[in-house]
Amino acid sequence: MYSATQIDASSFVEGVDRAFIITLGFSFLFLIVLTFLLILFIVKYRRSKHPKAVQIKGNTKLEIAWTGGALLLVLVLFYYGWAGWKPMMTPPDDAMEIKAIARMWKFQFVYDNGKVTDTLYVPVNQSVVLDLVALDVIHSLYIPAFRVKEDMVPGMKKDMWFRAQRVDEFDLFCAEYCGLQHSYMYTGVNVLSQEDFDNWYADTTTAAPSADTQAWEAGLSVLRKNGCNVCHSSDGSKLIGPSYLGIFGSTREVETGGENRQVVADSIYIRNSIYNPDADIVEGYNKGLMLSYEGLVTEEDVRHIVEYLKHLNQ
Ligand code: HEC
Ligand SMILES: [Cu+2]
Repeated sequence: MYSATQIDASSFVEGVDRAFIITLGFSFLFLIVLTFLLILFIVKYRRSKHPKAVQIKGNTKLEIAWTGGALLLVLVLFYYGWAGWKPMMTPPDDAMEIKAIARMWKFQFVYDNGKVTDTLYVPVNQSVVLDLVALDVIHSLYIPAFRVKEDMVPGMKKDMWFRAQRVDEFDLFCAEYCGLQHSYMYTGVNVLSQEDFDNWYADTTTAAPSADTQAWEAGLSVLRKNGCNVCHSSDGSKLIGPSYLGIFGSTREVETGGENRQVVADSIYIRNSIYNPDADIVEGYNKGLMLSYEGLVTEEDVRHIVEYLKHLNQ
């Protein structure tokens, strides 16, 4: 997918890479000069050649030279860093807005017309602002090819913008360790021509289950779409949360408001587990990890999930 040579991927690449190369260049220059001097002095002032140490008094010219020289050097580094960073801070007025939502452990992108995707789609040569929303812990949205990275902090209003300059696919991932399945927060940016993007954008038919799709299959796709499977398995193995296998109809040991009780997992219990996960905490699992999916998972979706859970029991 992504290679570091994609110099034209976004409008920021040039400025960021220039600052990086200059900083790296100076570092190498100093490495070489200092190593050379080190070796030179070892040879020149070794004991056999220079047996008696000599005291040197201050040298004003030298003091001025290295103070001034060092100041100039850091100002040069500052200038290129600043010049590369400044354009990132001010999104242009005509930028298209997309909401980027991060939660453990999935990105979702929400468009103005209601489209929701887990891959970011953007038109080429068009400025895009991402409204960054973190629902649980700190995440960081990183698109290396575009040279953009921004922390996503719960409760803090933040955004980032870029202009993609070539039709291609690029990596997008979370760059802030956010828990066990952090590495699942790996997806992509699909840069499309304006025409392809418009077609994609206009198509708001969200793969509605066709007549012959089984309800349980619709349930499975809801689970996939919402990233539930990062925490729940279908084969009985324990992940962050309990496996779906055998839940439906079984007796659950839960903690409700500090008291242990037993409940039968019927469709009401399942619905409540999705909309209000911290109400009943399943024994052996932690509260606060699963967030409410109210507003994201519809009542119909819940019915389909229940069908899927029933299907697993067969
Ligand atoms: C970040 C991890 C995580 C994600 C994502 C997640 N869950 Fe959970 N889930 C948990 C944990 C942990 C529990 C157990 C604690 C509790 O009961 O709240 C749980 C409990 C449940 C239960 C009750 C299970 C039982 O054994 O009684 C159901 C049902 C459930 N989740 C469904 C879902 C669905 C549907 C989604 C997606 C829409 C989802 N979960 C997304 C972590 C997660
Ligand atoms: Cu993350």
